[in-house]
Amino acid sequence: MKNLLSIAVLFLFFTTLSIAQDKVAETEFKVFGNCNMCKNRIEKTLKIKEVKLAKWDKKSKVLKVAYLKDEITIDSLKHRIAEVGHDTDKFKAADSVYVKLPNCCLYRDSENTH
Ligand SMILES: [Cu+2]
Repeated sequence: MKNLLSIAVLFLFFTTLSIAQDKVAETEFKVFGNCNMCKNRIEKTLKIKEVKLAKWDKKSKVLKVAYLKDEITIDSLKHRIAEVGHDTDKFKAADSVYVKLPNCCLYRDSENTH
């Protein structure tokens, strides 16, 4: 009887685990930025309960995200990022937000000078 109970508990545990894993989806997309300040800004804006992991690579400009697909869309993630001043492949940051970024973060200008 005790064994049966522990088997049942174990079964329940793994079922819950697999359901939880199903809800997390991973994606990656381009986010424009320059430096570590950009990295912090981008990753910080995704420190929300719907996002399990957000990692931006300064060199490739690729952001990797693990998110709860039933609770948030990729578009709204991109929206959040554009709102703090960073262009994504889908949404552009408003100029009024962009000009307020520190000089080292002005990725649009550095693109022109290179
Ligand atoms: Cu920066």
